[in-house]
Amino acid sequence: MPVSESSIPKNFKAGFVSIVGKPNVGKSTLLNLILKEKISIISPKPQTTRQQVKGIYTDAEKQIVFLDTPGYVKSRYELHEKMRKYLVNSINDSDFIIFITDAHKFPTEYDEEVIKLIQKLKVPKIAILNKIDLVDQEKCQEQTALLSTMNFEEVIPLSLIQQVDVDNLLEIFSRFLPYNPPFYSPDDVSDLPLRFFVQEIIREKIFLSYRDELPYASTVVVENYNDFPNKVEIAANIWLERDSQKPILIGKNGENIRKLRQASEKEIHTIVGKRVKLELWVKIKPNWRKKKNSLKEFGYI
Ligand SMILES: Nc1nc2c(ncn2[C@@H]2O[C@H](COP(=O)(O)OP(=O)(O)OP(=O)(O)O)[C@@H](O)[C@H]2O)c(=O)[nH]1
Ligand SMILES: [Mg+2]
Repeated sequence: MPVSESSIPKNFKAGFVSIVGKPNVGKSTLLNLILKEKISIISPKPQTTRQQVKGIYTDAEKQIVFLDTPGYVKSRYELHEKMRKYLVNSINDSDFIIFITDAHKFPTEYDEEVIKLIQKLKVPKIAILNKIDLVDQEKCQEQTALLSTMNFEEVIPLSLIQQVDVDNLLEIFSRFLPYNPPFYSPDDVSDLPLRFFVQEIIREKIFLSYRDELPYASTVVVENYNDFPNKVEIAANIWLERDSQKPILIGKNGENIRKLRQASEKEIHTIVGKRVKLELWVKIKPNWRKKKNSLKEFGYI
């Protein structure tokens, strides 16, 4: 829907912001909290987010386009190279940067790498010291002080899973926004297709339900999405790396994959508002994380 020019206030602000940091610090949690919707999947495991996930916040005075990025990791696979590229592309397109870290662990080698990467950019940077629920007050003060020496415009200690004053956060963010008309319609919360969200929901359930290497060795591709007046029929492939992973994913008498399907259907239903019939197929592509062609085929472009 195009934005009607006449309805835009003269001092409207709009811009792009990247949410960056090492894996598992709460980047996707922040995005979902601000948008009051589950835009980006969350799990207790690191490296949950693999692509750039765009979430759009709009009110009467501003539009903030948040780019949730994959956590910064050392490259062991071609997939990690792609994840890093999504991160670098996002920060290069941003008007300001939100760096998040985990108060429980800061500073780690990865925090330092991310800080090094963003310090090269001329745009303003804000630091969020998250998970302060896991540390005592003294540690929190110590780390806030340390971050304050690192060239951030603001340092905000908080806990995203406890009470957060979202309006206050938005007010802080808006100080760093340029004057612009909105880039997206006020009704849009993302520009990603429904298929992407379906894939991510299934992937999240895999991250939440399986242990060890399996979540990391899996990716999901929706092959068919048929929208009927009273139901949606979806067929998706779950790609794994090794034959030995297949029986684990499926489980005894298909029990695991049934649970995975049911949990995914339930959540997809909350988005589409219709009955959901999901078919899941398990396939093997040896070493897909290491192969450029496979990554492209699976949508990591
Ligand atoms: N204790 C505590 N846990 C938190 C807090 N914020 C987020 N978490 C948890 O930390 C885990 C990781 O959160 P995510 O939002 O997925 O982290 P991420 O930075 O997006 O991680 P990647 O996508 O892997 O890079 C989840 O289990 C969250 O519930 C917090 O303030 N305190
Ligand atoms: Mg994430």
